[in-house]
Amino acid sequence: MCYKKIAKEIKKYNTIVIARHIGPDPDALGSSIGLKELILNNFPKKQVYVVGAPASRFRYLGNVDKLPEIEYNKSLLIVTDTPDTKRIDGVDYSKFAKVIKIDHHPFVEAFADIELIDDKASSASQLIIELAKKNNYKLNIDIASKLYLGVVADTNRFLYEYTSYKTLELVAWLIKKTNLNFTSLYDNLYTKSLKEIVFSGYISLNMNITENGLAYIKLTDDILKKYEVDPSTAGNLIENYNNVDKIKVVAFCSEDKGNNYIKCSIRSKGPIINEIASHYNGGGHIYASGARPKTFAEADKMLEELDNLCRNFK
Ligand SMILES: [Mn+2]
Repeated sequence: MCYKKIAKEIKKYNTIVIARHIGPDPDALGSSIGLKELILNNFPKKQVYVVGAPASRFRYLGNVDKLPEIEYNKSLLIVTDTPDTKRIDGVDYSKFAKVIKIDHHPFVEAFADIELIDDKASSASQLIIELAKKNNYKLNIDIASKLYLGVVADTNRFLYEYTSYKTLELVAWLIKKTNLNFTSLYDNLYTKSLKEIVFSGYISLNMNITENGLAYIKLTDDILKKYEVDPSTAGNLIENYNNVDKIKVVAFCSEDKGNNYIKCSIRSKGPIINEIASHYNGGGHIYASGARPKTFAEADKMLEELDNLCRNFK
């Protein structure tokens, strides 16, 4: 792995921009904002900017910057948690003197000069912790909090199977180094609104479960309005349905009138789903993906494919 090579580039460039994927989650934000603070903590004179749309839901992970005029041909871009160029948020990667990718998704395309891809790693935040450890970077509580939350969110509190000995070892190192009071961080990540819980009741009572083990629900704009939630809410609740017997794959499809597509979240206990998701304007991990079909009719086709996948899964 090229942790030393990456440290060399970080040392060399005075202007560094950090980007992550569109529709950011806590790992995307934790790895990018955590990396910015890590660089500044070790090289206080550098100009470091985190780009991409702000995510108010995850404000506790820090803010994004407004990118000023920079000399792109003298600047370094680091992209975290993003396997392909079309999902990079807020910056044109091709303008930079050098590009580094730090990612844990299955490989999609090569676009960086240095590609650090470890698809066995739990999260991009885990890779940033490893970068810090291998290069003896100085840490502080703020950096540690962000990286810790990134790992916790992507592993669902160390539940998912790509949580490894290495994940726990790196996290233990992070906690020991900074004396991080990690249990106090969970409120941010796991506090739910009453509205979400009531909506979750609606989903539980109204979802369909096929004989092959696909659980799904199609949520129209009218329903979302009635429960005063938005097209992302169902996706935020989907982990609750991942450990339910009789369910192999769960798919929640919400009408997103603003963006004119159906926002789908998909989770799996076994069947590999990211291939199907990629045919419906989406993709992701083998057991956790998203898709954006144009219409409910197109979503139906995707659900049919997912149902077949469940049928053929032993
Ligand atoms: Mn991630």
